[in-house]
Amino acid sequence: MLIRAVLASLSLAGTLFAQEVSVSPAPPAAPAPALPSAPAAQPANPGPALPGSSVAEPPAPTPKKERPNIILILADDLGYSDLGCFGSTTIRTPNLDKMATQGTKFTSFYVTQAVCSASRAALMSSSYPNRVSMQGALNHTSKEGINPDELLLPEILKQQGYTCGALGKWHLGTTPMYSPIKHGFDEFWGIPYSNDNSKFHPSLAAEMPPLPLYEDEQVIETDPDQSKFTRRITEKAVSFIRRHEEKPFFLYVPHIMPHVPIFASERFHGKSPNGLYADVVEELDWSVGMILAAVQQAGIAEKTIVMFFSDNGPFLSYGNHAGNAKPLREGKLTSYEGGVRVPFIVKWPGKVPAGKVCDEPVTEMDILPTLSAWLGAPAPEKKTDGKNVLDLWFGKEGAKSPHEAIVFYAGNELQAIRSGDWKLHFAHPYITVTGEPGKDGKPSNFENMKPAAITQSGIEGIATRHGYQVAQQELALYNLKDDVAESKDVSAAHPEEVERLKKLAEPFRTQLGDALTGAKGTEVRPAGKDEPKPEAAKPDTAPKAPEQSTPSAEAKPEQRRFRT
Ligand SMILES: [Ca+2]
Repeated sequence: MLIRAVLASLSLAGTLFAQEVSVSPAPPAAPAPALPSAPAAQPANPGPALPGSSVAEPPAPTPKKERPNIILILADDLGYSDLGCFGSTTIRTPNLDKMATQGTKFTSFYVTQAVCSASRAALMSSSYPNRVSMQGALNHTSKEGINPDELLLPEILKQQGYTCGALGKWHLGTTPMYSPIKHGFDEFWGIPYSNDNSKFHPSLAAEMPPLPLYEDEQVIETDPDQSKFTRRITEKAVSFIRRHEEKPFFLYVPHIMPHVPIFASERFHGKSPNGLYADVVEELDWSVGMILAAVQQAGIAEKTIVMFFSDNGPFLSYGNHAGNAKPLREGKLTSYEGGVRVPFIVKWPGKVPAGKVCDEPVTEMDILPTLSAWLGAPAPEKKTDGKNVLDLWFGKEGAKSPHEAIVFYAGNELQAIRSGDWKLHFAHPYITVTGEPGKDGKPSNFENMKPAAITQSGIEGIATRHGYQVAQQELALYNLKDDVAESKDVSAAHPEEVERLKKLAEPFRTQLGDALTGAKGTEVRPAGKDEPKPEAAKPDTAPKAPEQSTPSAEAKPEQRRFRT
């Protein structure tokens, strides 16, 4: 039980999945209709019947909008200021900088929670993670994951005739029922959870099973060479583009880097003037360049949307192995700007203006409804939170963010809300680095970390495992236009804004819950729950299940223990 508690406390998720209800499996996805390859900018009106026709032409089908290819590249724990085009002077990112000149750079783009699984759940479901009960970061013991009843981005695109591939880190569920292949992707190559959930964990390495590498639903390697991840993902991405260039595709590339432990391949290791973290990000930039070159070579650049962002801010406790969000405050696992504001670039030739900067607040949840709006895809039946921001993508004169307010949770705590230039923090605890930051893969305060303390869950547990201290934020109002660093509380001077933001937060609190006030949430939907298999299934006759949670013989005894 002790080991179970230790492992369950690895993530926020362990204590936050309060909802344990049985979940009906999702109905099989409707087969994608056979559609012709994307027409090049069809005219809106096919025109009259040809002169001389003796028979009237049949009515033309409703013209369908062009179905652009969609490439979505994600970095893991990259800081707001880690790219040249977002202010870095120490990391060279010529390909992303060029992409920003060919597309639009969003400087107030938000993820919904500053941690992997929650952030990806919001991207894929267009919902606040709290709406779909996905908080924290799942680990190899997790039985929860994204509910199969949620309609995810790849499922929507598949219905529109897209071929969907995912390459990198999934992190929306660990057991076979949560495989990307069961959630809309036709192809998957990558890992189910974070790369530190492995022999490289700074304090729990002995408890970790070998890291499984999947191809579709099968484990093809364990503990793969992490220095090859970025390179291999890039090769797979280029191959995917070449294989699917004839028809609309969705290529999702959630890179495993630069999440600790960080690795660069031989070609990049030690090659930047600013250390391993810069090497790793420079290799990611190279990867973006290779993907863009493959698109160009395939002759499909004009009909391909390419997006790039980070799933959350930098893991600051890891010092020289973490990114940089300055001048933003704090980083990963916090509701400050450094945790939730990340670089976002979108390139779509002829549609999204080149070289433009948009500072309107938008979120990762908006990607699904924005693409759906363009494609004319039906909206998910279940309530979602993202908005169509096509006007902002297209640089329409005077376009404003459709979000009256955006809320920021840490776990189940509604910690902050932004509306316009204002951001209100409710009183809440947070993690911060005091003293020396970590070095070379070890978190801050590593020497003093006490093994017994790693059994703690919640914010204290996170703080202890990753060398942070817990501090307390009091109610405070910041004007992000003047004070993006959230350093000057102006609540006393603007009580009307405090009240306005408090009122705006109320419906979110009521619907999505709030552990700070005890609100349960009237619209919270359950996470998926992997139920135990019926005892009747004998091992030799049972359907062959992918070995997702039992990647090797070594890991099996541990896994069995967790099932009891
Ligand atoms: Ca992350």
